[in-house]
Amino acid sequence: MNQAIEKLLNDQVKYEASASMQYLSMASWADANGYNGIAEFFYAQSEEERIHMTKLVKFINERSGNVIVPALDKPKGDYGSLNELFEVFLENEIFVTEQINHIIYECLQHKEYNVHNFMQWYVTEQLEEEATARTLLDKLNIIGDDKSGHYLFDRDINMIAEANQGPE
Ligand code: OFO
Repeated sequence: MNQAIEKLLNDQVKYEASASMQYLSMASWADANGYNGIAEFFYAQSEEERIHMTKLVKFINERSGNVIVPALDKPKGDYGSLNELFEVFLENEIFVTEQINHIIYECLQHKEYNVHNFMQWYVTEQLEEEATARTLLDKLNIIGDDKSGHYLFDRDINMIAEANQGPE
């Protein structure tokens, strides 16, 4: 595999791992603050990101590349509000999408069509995750400071997120 592409895929391993730890931290914050539904949502997101990371690790190995398991920065652990929590979620997903788009672009430059093909799965995944993060943040902006609204949001978060995905 082209060295530049291998480096980009290893960078992506780190971004997926960081997202997994970031969402674990967000789940734990929500858990500690009584938002059980939001906690479950982020525990599940954290697992998903770990799967995305492992999928990349396996792919690099399949292509006889060299996997570098990265050290990670400490994730943000404290949030002033639910809005802030979901702003961080959306920002992180936008960042990951940008990195994936960059890999796609570089794959075409280096004629790495297999990697390009493999990365399409991530393109689709990011589309869905960004849309979910935007929808949830939109709902929170409508709710504002209303505590009973937050209660209902916490209760219904999985329903809102699933409705956003549409039929499989
Ligand atoms: Fe890995 O799916 Fe979003 O970040």
